[in-house]
Amino acid sequence: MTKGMGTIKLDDTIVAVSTPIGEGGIGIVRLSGKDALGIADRIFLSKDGETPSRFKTYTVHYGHIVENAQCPPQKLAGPPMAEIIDEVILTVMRAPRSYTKEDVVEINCHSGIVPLKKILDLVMRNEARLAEPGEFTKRAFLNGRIDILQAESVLDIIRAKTDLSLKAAVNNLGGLFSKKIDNIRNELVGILAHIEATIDFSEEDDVDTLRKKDIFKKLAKIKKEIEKLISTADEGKVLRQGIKAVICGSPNVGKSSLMNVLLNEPRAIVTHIPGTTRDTIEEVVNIKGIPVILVDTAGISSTNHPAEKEGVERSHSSIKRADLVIFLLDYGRKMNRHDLKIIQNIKDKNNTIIVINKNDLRKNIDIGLVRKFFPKRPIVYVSALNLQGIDKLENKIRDMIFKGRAPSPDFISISNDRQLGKLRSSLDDIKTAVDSLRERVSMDCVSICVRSSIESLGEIIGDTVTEEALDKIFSEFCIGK
Ligand SMILES: Nc1nc2c(ncn2[C@@H]2O[C@H](COP(=O)(O)OP(=O)(O)OP(=O)(O)O)[C@@H](O)[C@H]2O)c(=O)[nH]1
Ligand SMILES: [Mg+2]
Repeated sequence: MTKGMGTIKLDDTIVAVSTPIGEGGIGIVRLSGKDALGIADRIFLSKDGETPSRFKTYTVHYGHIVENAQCPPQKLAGPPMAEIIDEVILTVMRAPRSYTKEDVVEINCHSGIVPLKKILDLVMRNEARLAEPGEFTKRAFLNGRIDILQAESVLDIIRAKTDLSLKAAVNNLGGLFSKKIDNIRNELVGILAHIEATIDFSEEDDVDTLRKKDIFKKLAKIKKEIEKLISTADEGKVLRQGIKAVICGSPNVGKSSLMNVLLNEPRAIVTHIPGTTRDTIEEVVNIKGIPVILVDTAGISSTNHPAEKEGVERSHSSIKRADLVIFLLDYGRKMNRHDLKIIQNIKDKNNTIIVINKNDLRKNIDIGLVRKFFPKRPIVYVSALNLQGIDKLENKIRDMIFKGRAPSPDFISISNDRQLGKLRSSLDDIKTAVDSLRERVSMDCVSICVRSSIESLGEIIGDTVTEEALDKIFSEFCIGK
């Protein structure tokens, strides 16, 4: 299907409650479509006496939502009565300058289940259809206001967990990512023209060799660009979903204390008695813009107490599932057999930070020995008690997750598997084209690969997209968006 065509109906008017249902300050019922203003005329009595279809675009009007609005206001006292449902503010945004590029009416009412439901019912009885999930955004796409990448970023904005996640999504909504894809695609279209010319003039040998060299160089450059984009997928995933970081160590090294410091609240119980934490505790925290699911675990020891034993089991399985392991040691004491046992377990885990806590105490730990076990892992000294070294630890966590490349203000990142899949297939085609050139396979083959690569890029922004793919994308949205 091509955008704006196909079987998707755009000629009806849709309605939904666009705010969370429940008690609150304001609830919004949103209408979009060619009869949005006509419906508003039938259900809204404006204080200024005007009807919505005469309102100027982007104007706000005070009045009431009523049954039988077209009964003259002076008859309010006697039958047939215009029954007031709620006191509201109504906003009109006329096509094409609206969210959907259609006529949009937003009714700001009191947010309660009954008024919202009654207004929704009334609008539906006046010939509007209940919107499907994401249908307002889908219409913005089908009417050509945004592309698919931008529509997907609307969802990422709604779900953003930190400032940095939001920034990534807003950059995508602004079209930075789409522009990048479009540029690559245009370059490929240019190269395709070159390739076709080579096919046409293949008898002229010298020209042919020169052209092929040029095409090879250009395709190699594009290959690098796509690879670079693909490498942003991990960052994108981190920003959207967060990472799981597990704090582990022997009993009493200060794991729960560190958890509380990073959370900035006394979430986990801290005592001087080893074996205080027995269950794993999970909390989400924003570490330098990264949503981190922080897990405090039971101190790992060889205990016989059944509850502690179960706790140790859980610590081990948390470590296995962790994206990042924060391994705690005690600055004030020598490493013991429990520490060594944990080291055996995590030695081969790449994403491990060694944190030496209690550095306010007299040094007793053998750092040389720690280094021997972890020659390549970062070591950070902190005091959970005096809040020392915490900022350094947070920076180290960010650096490890972003592999030392902190995102720039205009960074873009792949935000889902659909985009990644299309980019990968576009890259595979470019690789085959480059190999075919190198191995002097016919230029027709090269041309087919480049064409297919262009198509995959087009699917990323949604220039060519199937109805099934569209349904899948928008089914993740909530109703009213
Ligand atoms: N001096 C000093 N004491 C600390 C520091 N961090 C934690 N402690 C103390 O160490 C003791 C144990 O702290 P916890 O945070 O409960 O240690 P834990 O690793 O969670 O212990 P378990 O849950 O039993 O495995 C408490 O008495 C803390 O006050 C620190 O940086 N310096
Ligand atoms: Mg603890």
